[in-house]
Formats: sequence, structure tokens, C-alpha cells
Amino acid sequence: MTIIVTGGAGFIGSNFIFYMLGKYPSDRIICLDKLTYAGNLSTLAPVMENKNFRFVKADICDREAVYKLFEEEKPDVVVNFAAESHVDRSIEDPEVFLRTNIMGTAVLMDACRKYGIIRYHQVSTDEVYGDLPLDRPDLFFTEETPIHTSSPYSSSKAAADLLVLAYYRTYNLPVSISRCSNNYGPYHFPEKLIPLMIANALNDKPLPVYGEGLNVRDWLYVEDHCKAIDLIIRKGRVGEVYNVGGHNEMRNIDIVKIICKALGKSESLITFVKDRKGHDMRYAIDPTKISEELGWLPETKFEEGIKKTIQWYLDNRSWWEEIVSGEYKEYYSKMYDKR
Ligand code: NAD
Ligand code: TDX
Repeated sequence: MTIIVTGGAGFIGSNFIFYMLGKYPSDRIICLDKLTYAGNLSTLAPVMENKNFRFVKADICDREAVYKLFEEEKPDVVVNFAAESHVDRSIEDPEVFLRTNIMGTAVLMDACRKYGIIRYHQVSTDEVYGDLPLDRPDLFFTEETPIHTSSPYSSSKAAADLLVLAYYRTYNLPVSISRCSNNYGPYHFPEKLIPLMIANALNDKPLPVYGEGLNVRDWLYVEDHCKAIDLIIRKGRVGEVYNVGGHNEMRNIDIVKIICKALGKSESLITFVKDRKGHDMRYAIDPTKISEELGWLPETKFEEGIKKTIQWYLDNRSWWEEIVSGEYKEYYSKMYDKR
């Protein structure tokens, strides 16, 4: 099989490429990535020499470049991870989110229609469902939960999902969508909660917790997400949405305390800062459909996953130190200095 993986120089896409090349050594994987601030070619160094892997630097919105790649590679499957992915950045400047997340998805699907594929898979998010109240722990997102977005990021992802389903109905394009909860693990860009707190704690810098830190996220180890996508593209039904989540709800403040403890740092580093605008309170996925239909279950317990993740950041300091010492510095001071 030949698979185009877009956004493979980012967090989840790179983990997916490593997983797939390991599990299916004779499949061909082509990574198409624009290498935005979030894409890092050094992340893909371990597979660059693999004869079944090719890296192509291109924008998913660049129709000509995308069509050329499809003509050259004749992919069987496309898995679209490429996106602007950070909620805080979308609040500062929504436009690029609309361009990449919506228009880019349309260009990729147009290429799929033109050249023919077995499956187009859209990597979406639980954020398209909006949020759940803290006082209703009995409520979960199912695939039938209405789309009800809060941020420009989640709105752009929801728009893309609707477009994917429209291409299925209108053009009969063989699509699938996964809506996953918060991932964590190696190669997570240090603007996101867990890697940001690990990096700051290791540098003895304040740990900026939004609001009171009571917001709840449903954390899933990244490899479990990769396994779910692999199952969906091979065995999932065309035209379907699959929710992916770990039944692992945690408050932000508790995550930050776990990181302090694991690194032997004082909780006095925790600093409560101004809340995120429109901040979603709670995400919680009901993964019954993917479990019953495809036999998927999360395998990595949080205690084990967070340990592995922290160890990875300790063992790979140069990977994130290079990031936090570059243009990220400007981003950090813009977002946090006066917060
Ligand atoms: P990321 O920001 O780490 O990586 C995004 C990648 O896409 C980068 O390599 C970047 O260079 C590339 N990219 C951005 N714009 C592009 C463009 N126009 N053309 C080509 N490449 C482009 O993101 P991530 O956390 O790995 O998320 C991957 C996908 O999974 C996204 O679609 C996101 O919405 C979704 N998702 C993420 C999470 C999470 O917890 N991180 C959870 C659920 C869903
Ligand atoms: O400095 C911080 N302090 C803080 O309290 C940051 C960066 C975050 N937070 C809070 C906000 C959220 O409640 O931590 C929680 C997690 O924040 P993020 O890591 O930014 O993730 P989230 O907004 O939940 O979105 C993530 O999960 C769903 C991904 O970034 C999305 O791409 C994915 O779709």
C-alpha cells in the first residue's frame, strides 16, 4: 500500500509514521508537510534513510504541488494530519486556521477524487463537540453529539469534517473521520500543556495554569491514537465517524502537579494566569463504537504514559531546547508576559 501522510513532521503525524513503518515494513509512506513552526524535519531523521519513506515539503493548499505528488505516487490512502493545531494561536489569529484546516482539506480531497484512492482519512478532534459541564460526569461525547464549537481552531476542524462528509455524500469519496481526545507523548510541541509544563519545570520557570486549572481533558497516549487510525483506515466503515478516547479524564492542575512531583520540582512554580477566552470546561469521549466495531481499546495507562513521556523529554533535551530557544521565545513572551 502507498500512503500519503500529511503533517507528518508534527507531533501525531510523526508518531504515526514511525508506527506504520514499524508495523508494515513493505508499505510505502510519503510525508507531505509544509514545515510550519510546528513541523520539524529533525523529528523524521530516524526514517529519512528508509527506502519506503519519502519526505516532500509542500503546502496542502497548493493544488499544483498536491496534484503533482498524487500523479507521481498514486497513493492508495491519504491520512490528513496537516493542520494548525493550537487553540491559543487560533484565538490570536484565526485566518491561517481557516486556510489550512478547511481549504487544505478540500484540495486534498479534490486530488483524491481526480486520481482515485481507496480511503481518505481525516484526523479530527473531540473539540468539534464543544464542551461538557463539570457537574455532569455522566455525559460523554458520542458520534451523534451535535457539532458545537468554541474556538476558531475547533470551528475550522468542524468545517473540515462537514466538508469531508459532504464529499462522501456528493461524490461518493471513500472517507472516514476520527475524533480524538487530547494526545500526549514524544515529539509534542512545547506550546501545548504537558510539554510546556515539563520544559518550564526543567528550566525552573513559572508553570502558567489558565484560570483555576479545573478544566478537564481526556488524555490518550499518542501511540494508542495511531493504532486507532490504522484500524480505521483498514477496517473502519466508509463514510463513518469514530470517536477515539481513553476514559482518562484529568484536571489541568492535577497534571501539572504530577509533572512537578515526577521532576522533583516545587509546586510553588505553579502560577495561575488569566484564563483562555471561551475556554472549554470538559472533554470526555465515549469510545464504544470503535471498541465494539474494531476492537480498539487504549493500551497505555496514564501513569505509564506520562512516565515514558517525561523520560523522553529528559532524554531528548536537544529536540525541545532547540525549539524553545528559537522563534518560540517571541511567541512565549507575546502569550504569557502580561497574562
Ligand atoms: P502539530 O501542530 O504538532 O503538527 C501539525 C503539522 O502539520 C506540522 O508538521 C506542520 O508543519 C504541518 N502543517 C501545518 N500546516 C500545513 C500546511 N498548510 N500544509 C502542509 N503541512 C502543514 O499537530 P498535532 O498535534 O500533531 O495534530 C495533528 C492533527 O491531529 C491535527 O489535525 C489536529 O487537529 C489533530 N488532533 C490533535 C490532537 C492533539 O491532542 N494534539 C487531538 C486530536 C486531534
Ligand atoms: O500554558 C497553558 N496553560 C494551561 O492551563 C496551556 C498551553 C494550556 N493550558 C490549559 C488549556 C487546556 O484546558 O491546558 C489544557 C490543554 O491545553 P492545550 O495543550 O492547548 O490543548 P487543548 O486546548 O485541550 O487542545 C488539544 O487537544 C485537542 C490540541 O492542542 C488540539 O489540537 C486537539 O484538537
